[in-house]
Amino acid sequence: MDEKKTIFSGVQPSGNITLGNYLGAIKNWVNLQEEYRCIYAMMDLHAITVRQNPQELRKRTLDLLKIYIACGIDPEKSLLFIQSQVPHHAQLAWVLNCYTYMGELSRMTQFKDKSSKHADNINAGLFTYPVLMASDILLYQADLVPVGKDQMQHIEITRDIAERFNGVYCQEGNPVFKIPEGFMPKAGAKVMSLTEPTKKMSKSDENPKAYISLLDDLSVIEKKIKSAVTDSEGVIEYRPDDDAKAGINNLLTIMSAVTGKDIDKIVAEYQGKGYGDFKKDVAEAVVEEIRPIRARYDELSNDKQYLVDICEKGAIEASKIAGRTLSKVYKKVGFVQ
Ligand code: AQP
Repeated sequence: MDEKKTIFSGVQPSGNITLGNYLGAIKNWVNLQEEYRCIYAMMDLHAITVRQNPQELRKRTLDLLKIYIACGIDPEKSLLFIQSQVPHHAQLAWVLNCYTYMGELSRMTQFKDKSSKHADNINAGLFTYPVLMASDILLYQADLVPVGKDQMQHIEITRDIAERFNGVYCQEGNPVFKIPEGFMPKAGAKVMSLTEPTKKMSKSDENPKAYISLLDDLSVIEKKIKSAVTDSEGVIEYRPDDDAKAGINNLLTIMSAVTGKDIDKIVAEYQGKGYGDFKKDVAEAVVEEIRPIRARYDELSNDKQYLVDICEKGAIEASKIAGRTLSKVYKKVGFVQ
């Protein structure tokens, strides 16, 4: 019997992966591979809550797998699969929809943000997105879910749904669902936009200057950081509660997440120096972090069969695990099996 605890996480192929997705989630996943049984998916079902171009979605899904591997996720150690290739996710989501309240879903910040951004397409999938996410996590009996700060509210609702279901059907003990914990990195849990630093960096931002994509040319990454919005005060200080300082706070956070140095130490190193010097060093640190990822990504680019094989093998393995949970759920709710 496998004694390791289980990790589940994923990213939507809804755009090119940003430095935010990397620092908030994927970088963290890599370090967990030795200690945990890790399951990481390409969340294409989630991506269609916003309109996607079909060809691009297909391409981005495999590109995302390449990014996972290029960032250091080892397909021999971690289970990797495409969400839509494991039907149990959609099946469990339907059941759990019937155990989730409209009121709790309407409080979700992401739903509010995305429905104001996509006012012409406020679809039911966007509303029930957290239920699908709960299903993703609960199917694998995950102990830990490494995510950025924006997703912590969805982990909370996952816990609530799981506890509710267990409460209805498993009063005698032996719960169907394990209650998962969210897990955020020390630095980089919320990387902000480079152009509007009070807003989260997002891969679907219409302004490409707002985010750094791991697939941007290295020279473009450098330029984007050097032109990041800051303030006119000219002092490198970390004041997380001061919106006027949001640009510098963000660059300090990025520097800390990339170098592993504490923010206080970075601030001390830049005392008396200007924003120009600081931005140059942040740009260099980010470029050096991304350079080897890009090199590995480019190597993988020509090997489509290798990627397809990983997905096929992953979907079979994931279906076995997910099938066990789904069958317990079906039994509990009274479906004939
Ligand atoms: N800015 C961010 N800083 C830190 N972590 C972040 N994450 C997202 N943005 C940041 C984390 O990345 C993981 C994957 O996110 P997702 O693809 O599932 O969806 P998202 O959170 O909605 O990310 P985006 O980039 O903002 O996508 P779009 O633009 O499509 O909505 C999650 O762990 C998330 O916390």
